[in-house]
Amino acid sequence: MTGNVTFTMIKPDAVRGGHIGAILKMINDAGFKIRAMKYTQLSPEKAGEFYEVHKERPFYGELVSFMSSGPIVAAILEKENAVVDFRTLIGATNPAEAEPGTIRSLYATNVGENAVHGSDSDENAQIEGNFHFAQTERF
Ligand code: DAT
Ligand code: MG
Repeated sequence: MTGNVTFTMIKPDAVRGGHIGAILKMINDAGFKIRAMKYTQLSPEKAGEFYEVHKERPFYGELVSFMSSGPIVAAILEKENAVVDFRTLIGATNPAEAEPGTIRSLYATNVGENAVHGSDSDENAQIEGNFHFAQTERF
């Protein structure tokens, strides 16, 4: 359902910090429905592929190493206006600039280890959801 779906990951820093439950509660309370979910760990190869668009950025190596450093929770979420509303719920990439009350302002460590991922477009939400989930894993 293009336009109503986004993709998220609870990143290794937030998992290590014990924040899975609190973050999922914020996601539920904001009206998102969970269409798919798994607890998994990305290999460095898979993390590199997921963030391929950032390959030329100076932080790419650090990003790949961090994202493969421990388990994550990956999920497909559904809500009207999902991509934009979820970006609002998570806050700015740099938690120092994130609005108070956003997931990143509450749980992110720093700009590189920022607690959650959220798709930036409907097109990428589809691509990222397909990267992590088979059709039989969606409900
Ligand atoms: P977002 O995750 O808000 O969409 P992005 O797509 O620009 O941000 O970057 C992807 C991830 O890369 C981001 O969540 C954390 C990392 N990152 C971005 N900018 C960074 C920086 N200046 N230093 C270190 N890591 C950075
Ligand atoms: Mg992004």
